[in-house]
Amino acid sequence: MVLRRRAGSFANKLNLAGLICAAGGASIALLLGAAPAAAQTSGQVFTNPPRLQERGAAQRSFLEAARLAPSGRRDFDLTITYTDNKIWNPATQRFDKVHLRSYTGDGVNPDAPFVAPVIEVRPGQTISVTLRNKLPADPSCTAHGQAVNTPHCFNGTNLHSHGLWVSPSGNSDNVLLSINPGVSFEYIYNLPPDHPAGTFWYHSHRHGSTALQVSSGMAGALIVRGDRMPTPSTTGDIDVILKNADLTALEDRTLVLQQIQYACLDASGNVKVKFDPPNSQNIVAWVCDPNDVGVVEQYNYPNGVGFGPGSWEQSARYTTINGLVRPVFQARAGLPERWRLIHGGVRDTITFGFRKRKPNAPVITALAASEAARFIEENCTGDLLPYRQIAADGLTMGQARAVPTSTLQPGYRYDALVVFPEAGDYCVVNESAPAGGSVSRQPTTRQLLGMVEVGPGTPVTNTTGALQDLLSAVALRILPADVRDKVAGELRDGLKFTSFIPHPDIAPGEVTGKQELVFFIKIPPVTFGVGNKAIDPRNFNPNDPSQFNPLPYDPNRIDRVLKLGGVDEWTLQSGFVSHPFHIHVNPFQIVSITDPSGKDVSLPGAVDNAGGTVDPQYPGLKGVWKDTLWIKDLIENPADFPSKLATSMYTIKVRTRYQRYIGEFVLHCHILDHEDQGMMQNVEIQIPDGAGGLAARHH
Ligand SMILES: [Cu+2]
Repeated sequence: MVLRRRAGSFANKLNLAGLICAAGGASIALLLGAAPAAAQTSGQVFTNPPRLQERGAAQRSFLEAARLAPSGRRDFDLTITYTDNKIWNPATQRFDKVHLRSYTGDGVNPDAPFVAPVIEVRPGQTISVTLRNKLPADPSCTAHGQAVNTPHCFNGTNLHSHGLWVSPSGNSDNVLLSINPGVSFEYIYNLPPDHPAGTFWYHSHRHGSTALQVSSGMAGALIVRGDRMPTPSTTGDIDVILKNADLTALEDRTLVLQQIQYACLDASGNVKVKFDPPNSQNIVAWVCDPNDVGVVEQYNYPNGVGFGPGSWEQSARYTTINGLVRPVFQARAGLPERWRLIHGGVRDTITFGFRKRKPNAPVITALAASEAARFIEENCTGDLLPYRQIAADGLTMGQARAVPTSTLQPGYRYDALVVFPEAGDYCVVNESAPAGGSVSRQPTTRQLLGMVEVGPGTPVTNTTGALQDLLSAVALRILPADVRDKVAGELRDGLKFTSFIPHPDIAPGEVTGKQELVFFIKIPPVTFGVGNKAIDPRNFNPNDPSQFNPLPYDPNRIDRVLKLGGVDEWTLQSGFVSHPFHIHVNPFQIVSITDPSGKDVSLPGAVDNAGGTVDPQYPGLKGVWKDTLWIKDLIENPADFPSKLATSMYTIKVRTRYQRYIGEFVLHCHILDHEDQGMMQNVEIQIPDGAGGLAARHH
């Protein structure tokens, strides 16, 4: 069992596999216990993404570094270049060469560069990120008169700090800038001292190239760490109680999940594909020959494939975790871990869970995406392992939510507490999602995301009880006397975190106004738009512009003017297929999610099955704060609009406060190729004038 130690276990297994071949081996196979996980995975061991090193960090003395924490200025450099490297392909059991735009910076792993480095900061810090665009020249960035909602300027970029509560203006989180090739720009984020600690992320957000760049892997974690203790009148950071019994920090894993949708091109610039049956037009995979180099260079290639719905499944590529395909995680039985799940991809819905792998499962050398569902059926036979979500989109929830899976739509984050109850291998699975719950608009097949090797530890049968005991004991030992009993009691009572939530509930009486939003795709021609008037599906005239007028993005139009200090209730809908809504700057609290029959499926224990298949993503979200949320509509066929609206459309209510920050920013669909093609609006928060109006237009 020495062979199952954490470090180097893979190398040992691979060596043993060689021995088994040489010796023909039954007796040696017994040494392994279970069959090795390596064969179904890349064999690459999971590590957290590298931490972006500060400029001059190597030269800085310990005393200087200490002086900078916890507040102070942090200087980072991020450079964007083309990077030549490789991505593991489980179907062919070889690495595909790729040539992709990527973030580089001090600390990036040269063997796994297709995840951006983690930026780790603390509340109250001033964060300077100098973005250096070293991509080749791109005349489409400066051409005038072209259609703004046609993808363009693929080498132009900018930087978005997704979820951070900072100014959207000037050189802060301003996504209305274009940092063109050859240009450097210094972003400065003044993270306020009262900013929540949590899991955020960053990515490029230049309208016209956002999907292409994010699909190349240009995304990274942005983690705000905090050590504020709760007091009787203020809430603290959940980080302070996430500790082991010896008060060391829990294992803290950061997973940036991405869909890097590279294509290998033939001499005509067409994506190389595999047809099944061979003489059909049914594409079942994008393929690469051994000397090919995969690229992400077009939204639509000449042979008609590109970023459209279902394209991720068609490509048969693999979700990467920190740039690795099917990595292996190493854990210990009974030891709680914090998993920060970040959906940094574009074209897939991830239903993230764990299933115990049956012992002595056969070794399978190549496992294509199309074979993963059968592999899971036959080998990952355990029930879904319950685990607990503790934060949504970086914001600590009022109570941990026990879930069998977490549905991650593009842009989502969930922080989870995971306890593997016993030793053995656990499959990390992406369970199937129903058509209406999935970016692909079709039921997805199960995929294998990785494998967890759980070594011997202290087995637990009641993981809820173990977590309640641990965290309440930690609270009693470390928290101030005036809050510790209350906090410990709430932790013992179902892991309630009321002393750690960053935002108080928004009561109905606090609401001062309303906003309405409808996403829509008009066909033909395909036109992406957003409307400002909610639909009553039972009394609806699509030809009446006072009822329905979705407009494509116009950079010169402010679609909504919002009042600083105001509190709006938003009604969110989609008229055709589902879209993840994301708004910058201020998060929102979910009030209700009603299905077409009027049932509120955000309630804990609700069953969302309006599409005929149970969709686990909404139940339990009532009251949760987020910055990105799936807006569901079951219409998949354009001919069904508007006749089937009444049986297809969900209506979602959320509330939000416009606090502290003014200026112009955006809301948009986080299927980023929809955003690039016009599913976005400009919104502006202005200062009240003291007389019921807004002061920003004064002269
Ligand atoms: Cu969309």
